[in-house]
Amino acid sequence: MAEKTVLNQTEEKQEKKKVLFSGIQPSGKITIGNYVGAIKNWLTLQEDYDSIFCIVDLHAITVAQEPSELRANTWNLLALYLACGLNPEKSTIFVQSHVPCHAELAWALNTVTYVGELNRMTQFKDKCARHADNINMGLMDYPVLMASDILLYQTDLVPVGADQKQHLELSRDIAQRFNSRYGTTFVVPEPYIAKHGSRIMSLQDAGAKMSKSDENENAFISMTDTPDEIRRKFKRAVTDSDTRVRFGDDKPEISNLLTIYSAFAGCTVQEAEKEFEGAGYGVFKPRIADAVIAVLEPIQKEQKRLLADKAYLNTVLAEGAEKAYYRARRTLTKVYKKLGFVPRA
Ligand code: AQP
Repeated sequence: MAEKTVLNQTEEKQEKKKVLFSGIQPSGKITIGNYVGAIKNWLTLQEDYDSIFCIVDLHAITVAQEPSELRANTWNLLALYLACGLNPEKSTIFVQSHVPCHAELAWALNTVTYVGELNRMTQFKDKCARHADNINMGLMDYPVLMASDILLYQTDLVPVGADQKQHLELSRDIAQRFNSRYGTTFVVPEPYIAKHGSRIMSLQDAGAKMSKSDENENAFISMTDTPDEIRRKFKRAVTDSDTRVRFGDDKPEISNLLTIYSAFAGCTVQEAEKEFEGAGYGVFKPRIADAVIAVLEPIQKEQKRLLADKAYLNTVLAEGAEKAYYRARRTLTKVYKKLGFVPRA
């Protein structure tokens, strides 16, 4: 009897956990921007939230992908999630295209989203400029699919980098609009944007965010870069003509490097500034490389080991998809009912 009470209490605690959803596109080599802005935060959040971590392949195809590369990138990203410490026993880890409800709900949400809203999205405008030969409907509809990802799981919290804040605001608007038109259906999600590292910038242009699809390989550090590549890229990182290692609006390149150093060395930016007082960039840059390599090396080793165990990776994906599908289907059924669709007999 006592055992049953304890069990019930544990289940209740489990049930009461708030829901968290986040994802990354398998659209290239994952960068330290994705790691600092997303994965690193997920590791602590997964302890306290009912967490759902997705590999958003449906999003990735909004930009032309080589199918064999997309497949490889998806396996690599799954192995990276696990190698970094995401735990399939605690969290739901799955591939977006394995749960068709994402695309189905996106279609319904399209009918409560205005073209004007999508036209205003900064990422859409940026991507149109970068992919002028492939301005497809999917690119424009990306934020609606993202709203679908989030709302399907009645998500409370969405950890994102600063670049995704505008999309999350649109998800909230879509949820509120649907709720007021059809009656309460969705939880309205809140963003979680970390105080530091939510926007890691390009190593070649501190005015642009570090991005895995940047054509200039020197602009980003990939999670799979070798120590030599990492050292070389930091050495080539653009700086100013001053020599002081100081954080400030007038020193965007050094501020970015300090943010990266503090994220990987596990100190605050102020502590890092103190550490490199009077040192100059020639000392600072190799030390950033050391700090990044120290974190990446064990992750890379574990990622490699996991990639050789496809049976295990398949099990993680199958179990993740099943858990995700069950929850997603429940929300979609509710949505279809609210919309007035006749249920399938
Ligand atoms: N530079 C960054 N700094 C901090 N966080 C970042 N994120 C991405 N870049 C940075 C965060 O990583 C998560 C996953 O992003 P995504 O792959 O879904 O899409 P994205 O934001 O478009 O990332 P990329 O690297 O720029 O991809 P591509 O080049 O394919 O478009 C998100 O939480 C994002 O905020």
